[in-house]
Parts: sequence; structure tokens; C-alpha cells
Amino acid sequence: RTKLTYESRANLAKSAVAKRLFNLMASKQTNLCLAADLTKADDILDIADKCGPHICLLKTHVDFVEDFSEGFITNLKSLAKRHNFLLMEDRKFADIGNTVSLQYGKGIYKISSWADLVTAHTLPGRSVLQGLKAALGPGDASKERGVFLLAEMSASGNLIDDKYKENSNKIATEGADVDFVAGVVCQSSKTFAFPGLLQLTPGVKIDESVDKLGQQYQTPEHVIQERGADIGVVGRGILQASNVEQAAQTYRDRLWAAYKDRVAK
Ligand code: UP6
Repeated sequence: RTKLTYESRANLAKSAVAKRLFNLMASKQTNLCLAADLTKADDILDIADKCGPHICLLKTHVDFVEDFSEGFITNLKSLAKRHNFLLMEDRKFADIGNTVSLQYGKGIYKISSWADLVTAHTLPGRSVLQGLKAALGPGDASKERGVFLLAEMSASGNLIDDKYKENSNKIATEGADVDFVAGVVCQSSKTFAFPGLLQLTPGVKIDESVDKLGQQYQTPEHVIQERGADIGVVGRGILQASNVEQAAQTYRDRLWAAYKDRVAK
């Protein structure tokens, strides 16, 4: 899987959003996802505008935005269009089908109305996918939207074991809802083999290996070449830089060069 180009894998993707993302990455030449973990809407919009030209995906946690509004989403969507990146709400859904359906479609955030992609834990089993699909209108379930399933976490001491990973892989690759699965959030290419899925790997930073709260970091080269990531997620590595635009450019260049090396070998 890791030797194939993003273009060739677009043809193998069962999810329409995954296909779109593979093609976007190839044409824009970026495999960088920015984790826009800021608490003010304007700060997120500002960083999205600055880093937009360098990213394929912008990842949000809208539940800690202090001044969330519909206007924020309208502006975020127009930046995504202008700079050509997709939006992912990292909601990490983990409840019964009926509840995740409500959390995805309703409430203040109405996530399904704007996020191209969301993340979900596989803990509840397949019903998490069925629940999320149920929040979407008939017909558009698998076309416009997609899910990344968590099969591993970067937090030290997390409880995910090999059996859980194996079963998460089955949920991502077998059954009636595979057209809704765009990829897997994990730390290693050993977690799954199907080349039509994208591997999203958080915990990327150039100069530090841990934070104070259990986060474990690897370098851009390591996650792409040793861990098999297709998209590297960078939050504080960019957010805390004195020049965020330049930092985004550096991460973009290093992640992309690592990918080009990987497919050339
Ligand atoms: N994230 C992880 N590890 C996981 C899953 N998700 O770090 O296993 C998310 C976090 C955060 C981002 O919720 O938004 O990726 C990492 O941010 P950082 O680069 O600032 O550590």
C-alpha cells in the first residue's frame, strides 16, 4: 500500500470523499493536515487563511470554540473553497447509533451540514457507522461525507490492543458501510492494508518527542516512511511557531518530500 501513489490509490477508494482527497493531495502536492486547535473563531479563520495554501485538510474540535456561530462555519467553508482543502471535525464519536446520529446532525454545531469528514471510535462496533449515516439525507450518505475510524491513538498508555486494532480494521474494510469509510486514524501501516483507505497519523512534530499530557510525537519523515502515514496531522508544531505560515510550509515540504521518497524506493 505505502509504495503506491496517491493518484493510483484514488482509483481504489470506495469512499467518494477519500477519492476526492487522494486527488486533491496529488494535485496540490500536500499531505499536511492542520489541527486548528484554537478557542477563538477568528483565530481559526486567520490560521486557516494563512496555512490554507499548504494543507489538504483542516481539522477542527468545534466543541472548544468559545464563540462558535453559523457565520464562523460560512467563513470556514469559503476559505476551504478558496484554498482547496477539506474540513474534518475530529469529534471522535463513540456512542450508540441513535446518539451519534443526533450528535452528528443536530445541536448547535450541525456537524453533518459542513464537515466533509469526521472521526469516530470503533468502540461501539459497526453501529457507529450506521448511526452516522442515518443523520444524512437519503442518497447522499456515502457521496459527500466520510468517516475516519480510530484504530490506534498517539496517547501514551492508551488501552487499544492488537485485537481491537484487528476488529477496527474489519469494520473499516468489510460490510455494507465501507463506502462511508475514508480512512483510519492510526500510528502504523501494520494496522490495515487496503490501499483505498487513507492513513491519518497525528502526533507529528519536528523538535519535541512528548508534551506534558501524554502526547507522543514523531518527525514528519518517520511518520510517512516508517509508520506509513498518508496524511500527517500537525497542531502545536505549527500553532506555536513564531511564523505559522512558514512553519506550515516547512511541514508541508518535509511531509511531501518523505512521501515522494517513499513511492520512489
Ligand atoms: N489526535 C491525537 N492523537 C490521536 C488522535 N487524535 O493527537 O490518537 C488529535 C488531537 C489534536 C491533534 O485531538 O487535535 O490530533 C494533535 O495536536 P498536536 O499536534 O498539537 O499534538
